[in-house]
Amino acid sequence: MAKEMKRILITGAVGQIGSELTMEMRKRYGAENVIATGRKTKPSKELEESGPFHFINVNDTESVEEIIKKYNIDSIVHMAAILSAVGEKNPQLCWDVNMNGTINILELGLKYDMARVIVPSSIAVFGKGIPLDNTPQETVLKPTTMYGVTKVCGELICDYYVQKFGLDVRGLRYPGIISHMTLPGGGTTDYAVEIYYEAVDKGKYTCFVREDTRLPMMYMPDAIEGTIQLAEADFSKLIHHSDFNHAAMSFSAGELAESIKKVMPDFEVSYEPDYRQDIADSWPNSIDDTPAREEWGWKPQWNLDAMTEDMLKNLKIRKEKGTLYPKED
Ligand code: AKB
Repeated sequence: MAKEMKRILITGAVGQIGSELTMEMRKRYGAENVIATGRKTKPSKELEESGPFHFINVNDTESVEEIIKKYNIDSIVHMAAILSAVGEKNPQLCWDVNMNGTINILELGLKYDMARVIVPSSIAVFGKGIPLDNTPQETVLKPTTMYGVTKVCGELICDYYVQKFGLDVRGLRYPGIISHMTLPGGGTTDYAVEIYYEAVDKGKYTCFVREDTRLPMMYMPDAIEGTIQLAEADFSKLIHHSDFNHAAMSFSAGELAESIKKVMPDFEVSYEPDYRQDIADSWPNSIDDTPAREEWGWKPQWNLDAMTEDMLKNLKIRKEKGTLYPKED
């Protein structure tokens, strides 16, 4: 039986997924039991005021350990990472944060006999030689980005800690995640979020990948639900641990624009591919997540058009309030 998660530390809590995961976990586990941490970006007012928040550096073990002791932490959700596009601009930083940060978290997980350590992975683990459609869970993993390299190594090191030390580590391969609360930072799939913001803000968008670029994607509510479901799954039923393919939908940039045009017929889109096109081209068109469905009951709820309606509705409300983009200070 897996141990219960009671006092949870979230790294990368100011990021796109971390911020919403923190708010949802605070609802489910109690605000005072979910300790949000970030490296340097200021948290939103909501995040800061809804429960404990601290600045830490995952590469500085002491700063993490201090929080573990202070709050008697028994579980860690390790969201802090450098994503694909920033990783290609600064591969050494990407290796340093993603690999050394992860091993520090795993070691602290062992030292403090943690109930659970969650370390997300990504579709970036895939690269050369894969079947592009419905890419299976088990296939060759030869990524061409530093981010992908760190995610493959991350999955392997997490599984090593499960097998060698019996630490309960779990993780899923996130597709591109689309959300309207916190902007993503430095990923290749960021266009699928930016397009909605720019549609609402300016009625037009210049997309940095080609119209026919098709990638696996997911709406944030599904990503949050899936992450918590995996964290709460019965350990004895898990055959995989740190590398679950996690799917919801798959669409091309052109189909995404068409979906927006159904709600905003005057929306205009143009395509100017940049260095991120190569990264997108190295990833699957869609992934098969049968093991996630079989081992912990994963079932997505959102499709493209339902997501588009919800995204545009929420962003339009924010535009009216003058809070579409976060204020720089
Ligand atoms: C990225 O684009 O780098 C991320 C990811 C797919 O992991 N969104």
